[in-house]
Amino acid sequence: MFSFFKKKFPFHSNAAPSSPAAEEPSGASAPAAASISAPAPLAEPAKPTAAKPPGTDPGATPERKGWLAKLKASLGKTASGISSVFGGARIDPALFEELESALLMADAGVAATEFLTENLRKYAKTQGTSDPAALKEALLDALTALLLPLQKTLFIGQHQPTVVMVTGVNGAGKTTSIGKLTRHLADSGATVLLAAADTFRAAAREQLSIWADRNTVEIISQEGADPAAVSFDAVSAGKARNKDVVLIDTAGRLPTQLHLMEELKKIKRVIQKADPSAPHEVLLVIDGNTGQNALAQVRAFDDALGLTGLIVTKLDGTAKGGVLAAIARERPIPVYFIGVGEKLDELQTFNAREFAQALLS
Ligand SMILES: Nc1nc2c(ncn2[C@@H]2O[C@H](COP(=O)(O)OP(=O)(O)O)[C@@H](O)[C@H]2O)c(=O)[nH]1
Ligand SMILES: [Mg+2]
Repeated sequence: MFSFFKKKFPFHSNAAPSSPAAEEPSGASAPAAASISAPAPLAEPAKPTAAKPPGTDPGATPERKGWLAKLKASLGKTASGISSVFGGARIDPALFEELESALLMADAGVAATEFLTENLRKYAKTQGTSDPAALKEALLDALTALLLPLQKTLFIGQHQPTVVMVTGVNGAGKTTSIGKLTRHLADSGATVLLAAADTFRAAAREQLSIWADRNTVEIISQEGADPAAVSFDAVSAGKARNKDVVLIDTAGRLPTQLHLMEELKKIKRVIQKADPSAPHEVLLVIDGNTGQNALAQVRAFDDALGLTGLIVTKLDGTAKGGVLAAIARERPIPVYFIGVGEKLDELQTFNAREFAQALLS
């Protein structure tokens, strides 16, 4: 079993106790997540000839395996585009040019594309290899190493409550992802308070409560109210009611809508008034189909708010997936979760090596 969240100490609620393996020794600093199905990836792109861990962990849950299969199928087109570059008999300058084009077409962006191709050129030179298949293996390692800083587990339980602010453009998947996270949190025994700070949409509350177990989850919402006021009330109520987690769903906005970005900063400031240590996480939800625009969103929201994590949704659509390499190279903010569909199981934790494999095979 992999765990969705790392807990600093067991939740106080009366739900089923979590397995000891899921607990983090108190005082430990947040390590890169190693709790999910794939074995630890190789850290060094410079040693691509080292033994390769197998693909899917045989101990992975059926949900994880199904999710991974869906991710691989979705990114299959990107994978065959990149793989075809290595189909020839030898390594020549044309191969590197084709690789550059394939990576750019996969949304990896200029910086990550140059980084990866340079890495491979050096590898080919120092190893004196002429085998394209070996070069493809080296790419898998280099890509895994590039993505590794994004692999991190969301910590819950260090603060009471852990306040999580969720942001993103309209339709990115904020409310859906919050719903899924709420269910996962409630299932693992955490008490959750939701703040419907998307006060413009009457449907927001219903949309949230579809996911929520009404016995363990409460929602603070006030239609038409100031989103910052709703957030303040939610954090105050979360403290008073001793909740484990407060999830704040905000209204969608474009980074170019400056007044709305100011409103988001105000929400953050007001949350701090209710709890000076909060928000403990500021998440940006990005639609995987938006390609390089996703990187622009990451930059803008990070500049405005100081992001602590990302959720990348809709990697089941036409998404090419390479944007994670671009993010890793230019704004390495942890990717806590990846969504490949609308169902509960279709939001899973991010693993660098698994993702690199899905992009390449
Ligand atoms: N295919 C797919 N659809 C998703 C995913 N996540 C969210 N959606 C859908 O995207 C639409 C917008 O989601 P919503 O959560 O309302 O976005 P919000 O405006 O950011 O709150 C809804 O129809 C969701 O069901 C995903 O991972 N895959
Ligand atoms: Mg919403």
